[in-house]
Amino acid sequence: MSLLATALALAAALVAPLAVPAAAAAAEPDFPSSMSGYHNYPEMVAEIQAAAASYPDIVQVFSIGKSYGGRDIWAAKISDNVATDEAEPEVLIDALHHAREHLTTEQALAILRWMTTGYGSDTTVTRLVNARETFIIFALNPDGMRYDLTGDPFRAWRKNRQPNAGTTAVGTDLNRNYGYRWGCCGGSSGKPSATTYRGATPFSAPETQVFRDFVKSRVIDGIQQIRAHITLHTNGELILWPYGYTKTNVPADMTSLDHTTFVTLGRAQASRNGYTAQQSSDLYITDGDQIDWLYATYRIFSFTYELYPSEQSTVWKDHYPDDSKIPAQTARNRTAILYLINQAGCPYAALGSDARRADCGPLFDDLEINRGWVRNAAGTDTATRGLWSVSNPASTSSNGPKQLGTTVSGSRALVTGARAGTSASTNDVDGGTTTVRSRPITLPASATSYGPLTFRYYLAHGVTSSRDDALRVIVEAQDGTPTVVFQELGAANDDDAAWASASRSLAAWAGQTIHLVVEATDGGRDSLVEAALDDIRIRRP
Ligand code: 0X9
Ligand code: CA
Ligand code: ZN
Ligand code: CA
Repeated sequence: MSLLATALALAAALVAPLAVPAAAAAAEPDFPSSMSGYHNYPEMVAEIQAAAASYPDIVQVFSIGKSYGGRDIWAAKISDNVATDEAEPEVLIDALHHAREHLTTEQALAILRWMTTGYGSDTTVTRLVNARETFIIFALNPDGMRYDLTGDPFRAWRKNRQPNAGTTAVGTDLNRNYGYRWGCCGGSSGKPSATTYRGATPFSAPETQVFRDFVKSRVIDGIQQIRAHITLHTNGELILWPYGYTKTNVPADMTSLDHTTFVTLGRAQASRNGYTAQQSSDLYITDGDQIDWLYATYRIFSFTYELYPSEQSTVWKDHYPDDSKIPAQTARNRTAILYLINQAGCPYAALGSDARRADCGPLFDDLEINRGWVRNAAGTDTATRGLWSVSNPASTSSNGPKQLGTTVSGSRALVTGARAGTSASTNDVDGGTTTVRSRPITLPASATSYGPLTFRYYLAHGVTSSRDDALRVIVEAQDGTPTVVFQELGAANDDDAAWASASRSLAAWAGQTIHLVVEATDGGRDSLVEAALDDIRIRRP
């Protein structure tokens, strides 16, 4: 506390011990005058609100919720027809997980300025405002942001300002508090006094909770609308992709297609701002960090930017560049950030080939997360065991493989009775039919603008099977009319599980919003029946 503040506090205590003087309550810590180019929290709020007032057609300001200390965590949505949730790819950018990383809020404000002042004059910005919905969260950790300015002049504070039970040590490292592989791998601390304290439980910090709930709120009809994300940190001049929890490049919880896309997008951004692109664990292992959670949970192409400067010798040199650096060091990231906002329309297109571009058709489901599949949607299922789920299947064997432990992509698929059980017949389909229904899928009006429905599948059965057993794929038209477009029946022989390919025209449903229903049946006498699907696609030509 400064001498002046101490004197004021003493005077207040003597004169009016029960009342907080208005001047002291309003006193807001600020940057020293030599660094006045930085925004403190009230200045940040004022600038965001001024942008919304000046550009009401394309900027909407809202709070995603409150910090531990009750401060609003402010966000802006930037898009044409901003009051309407249009069917446009969404991008999320956030700043200031870590209190002392003030340049990140300046970067977030700079992006807001590019998108507003450039609208109608800059062709790239205009196109991206029209064709994307960009969300910016300006300071995820407003309590820490303020507290950092109560030092002399700074505290080099990192965490939030949440007390920890049983200790005077304050704060959780918000970027170790996310719920994917939280605390798994030596990439965080369990000690409340540590700068990388992970918190008592995953999402124990109000700030990560409200972030989680905001991202969850962007799942519409089973599909996460946010396709790309940047979290802004300082420092090191790096662009990092997941995972942080492991040094393995392509672990089971990442598909090789997604990994290639991460590397390509990361390098393409780095070529635009001169940063170094690498896997986040190449820097060091983290667990419970934000981009791991965003990719693992929602398959968002999520990057950490470590802004200016490059790695320095002290925390003060790392995080407190002179305010004269702000304009150039935020402008430097303009083309990289606009590039990613653009690529959110089809991240796989970054790979350049027509084949990958085609993956941005009406449906691309690698089944690595559940993108809106609902079991027994009609309520008419009769199967008692072996129900459909989006899962990592165990392998089973009875006279050869009946359920495959491997999938076509990644580690999950749509499978009947994913678990192994004590024998191959423990968790196979029993007692009738199990169904699973897709999210609504909108097909273009012209049947030449989309390809056939393609998928990988198997139906495996034992010798007691018959034509009463089946795997079917059904198209449910917009008016609900079902049509079987694929069917494989059982037979009185032993048929092992092996991934096969299928392709069916959906031309008859052009212009409709359809659902797919996948059905597996153990009919007639009880027999060993297993089925699975993976990589279900309706591509564009
Ligand atoms: O440690 C962090 O949370 C980030 N770096 S910072 O200096 N801004 O604190 C890095 C997060 C990215 N993940 C990994 N490096 N694993
Ligand atoms: Ca819009
Ligand atoms: Zn950071
Ligand atoms: Ca898969």
